[in-house]
Amino acid sequence: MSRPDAAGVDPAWLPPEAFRALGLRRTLIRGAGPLVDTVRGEVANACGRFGGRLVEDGGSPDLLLEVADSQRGTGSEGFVFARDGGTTTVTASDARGLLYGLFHVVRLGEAAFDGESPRETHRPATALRMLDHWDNVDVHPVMGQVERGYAGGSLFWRDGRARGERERIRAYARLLAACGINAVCVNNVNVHDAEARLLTDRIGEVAEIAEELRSYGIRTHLSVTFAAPIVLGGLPTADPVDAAVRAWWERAVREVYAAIGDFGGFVVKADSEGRPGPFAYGRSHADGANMLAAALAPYGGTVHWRAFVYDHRQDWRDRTTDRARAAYDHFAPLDGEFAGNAVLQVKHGPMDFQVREPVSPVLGAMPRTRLALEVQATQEYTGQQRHVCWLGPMWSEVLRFRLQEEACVGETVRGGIVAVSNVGDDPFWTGHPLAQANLYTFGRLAWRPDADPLRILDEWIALTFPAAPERLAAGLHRVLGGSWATYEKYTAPLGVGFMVQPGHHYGPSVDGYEYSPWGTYHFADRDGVGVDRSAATGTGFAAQYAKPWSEIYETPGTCPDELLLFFHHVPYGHVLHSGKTVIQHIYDTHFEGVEEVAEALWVWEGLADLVAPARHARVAERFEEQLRCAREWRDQVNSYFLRKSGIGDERGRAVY
Ligand code: GCW
Repeated sequence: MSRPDAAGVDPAWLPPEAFRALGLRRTLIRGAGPLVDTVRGEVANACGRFGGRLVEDGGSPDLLLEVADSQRGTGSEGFVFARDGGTTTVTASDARGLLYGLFHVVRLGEAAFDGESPRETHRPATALRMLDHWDNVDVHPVMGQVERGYAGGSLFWRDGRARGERERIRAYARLLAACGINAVCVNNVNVHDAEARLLTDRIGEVAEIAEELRSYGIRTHLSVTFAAPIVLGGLPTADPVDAAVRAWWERAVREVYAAIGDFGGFVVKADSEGRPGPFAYGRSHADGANMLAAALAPYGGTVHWRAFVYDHRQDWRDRTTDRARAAYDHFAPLDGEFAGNAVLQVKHGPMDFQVREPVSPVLGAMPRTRLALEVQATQEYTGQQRHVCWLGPMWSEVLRFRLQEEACVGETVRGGIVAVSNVGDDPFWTGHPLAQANLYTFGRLAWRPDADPLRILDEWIALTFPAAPERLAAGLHRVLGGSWATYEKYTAPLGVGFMVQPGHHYGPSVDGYEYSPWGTYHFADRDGVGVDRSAATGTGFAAQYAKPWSEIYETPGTCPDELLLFFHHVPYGHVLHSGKTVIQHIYDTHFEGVEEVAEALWVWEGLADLVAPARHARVAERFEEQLRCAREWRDQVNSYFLRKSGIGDERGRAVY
């Protein structure tokens, strides 16, 4: 199997062997420009390794890759794939489309050169497919180099400065392009002092990163602080309607574009968890976003304005405040007020990247706003890359979910699909080698939100482990395929969420956040558990949905089991649609979850002869930790609920 290359970096889903079919052929490339050069470089490399060659016009190629103005209807990133009379053709109207077409050929392998194939048009569902890095330039005293990062340090920054490892950044860009990602935000949304200056006097460091990313069609974005005019410009205010503030941003943006001509735009976390924002000046979030949008508009830039606005200092005794309501309450009334180049970036659920949440109602409530969906590839709440938790099925559920009849989420997020990156300077990129599957799956789903995630998983397996014997492919599929469901089983039950250790969020602590200011409660007592978010007797959150969901979520009788405790406080004896009581469900799923981890570990151990030793060992070691931690979750959660409810496990298993 593949092993880290000379630079010590794992080839992930682009091992040389994945280029065999391409590298055996005669390829003709028509087109010019830097991205066409990138394509040519890829083909030349593959040919150098496998014996094929690049041919000139006039020869008879096996593969024709061409940029042709005539290619309409594919958009700037789309391409047409066809196979006819022994020649495979990829035609694109833009070099970016050609790049994606090249990787399509790589994915197909030999099948790209087999038989005949009618013209197929491929194009991404959304124009922006972005990774947000929560990377700090300085090491933050609490959050470290990468906030919520579980893959080592940052690829871009170390100890206060740009790392300048251009080759590695280019290798990263190449991996991203191969799964369809076209935008990267290079610094944390929590913008601290050093990071604030990336916007101004340190823009050159960003420009160097942008240069490498650009060679694979990726645009660079920057997180900025709303208070920049004060902290960088020395102005007395950051009020978005103040003329001097607006002029300051205009100047700053002009200089950014002077350094990075294709700069993508800003990502902004404002009035969120203590970050500055327009509320301080009595202005709305539309006022704030539109000011930045106006500064970016002349250059074609976009502001990604995050909707993660809630009261993080609430009183746990106050039952009228419901954090789940916050994004909708703040933003839905602003629908129609955001500029055309302002995108509202919304987390997939109303809380915070839990293993199970309903889809955020904001995604269905703002038809006149460009929305982006934000998911978390970094596994803050899903095992922190020590646990195997392949998130493809979760993201796919969100993207296919119909908040309204007319369209699913994947169709309504016109502003893009974004993931918080799970990548760092780890030799396997993602800490847990199998967490690479999350990154790959994210890119492919962002390109095609209605794709079957399990097929994407198999695609990832085939590319990452080329020529894998069936036993390896089947084993990997088994280990990863159901891992999200397994994780859900042994952690917080039935959508109630959290129950994690405060601060770092790893491992169980059932009451860890129960009496905290963060708004993340489960309200367990001796009689029952869950949060009443109904309109009739609860916080009213259920009414933020359009029908039929407002009605479905409103009563325990119609609410889906997996979300029951998100929406309702029910007695432990409440019978689920599954026929089990809530308490028995808690016991059963927690025992099953641990058994499933043990089984996955056993499957992994059986693959030792087929996986490179370093990779196998790294995964095995993390599996041991996952099993230990899953047991801890099982025993703490089960014991907690036995003690609260006094109702024993009907199967008499050990609960403490
Ligand atoms: O999930 C929470 C994290 C914070 C993060 C915040 C956000 C970057 O615990 O670390 O801050 O979300 O999304 O802004």
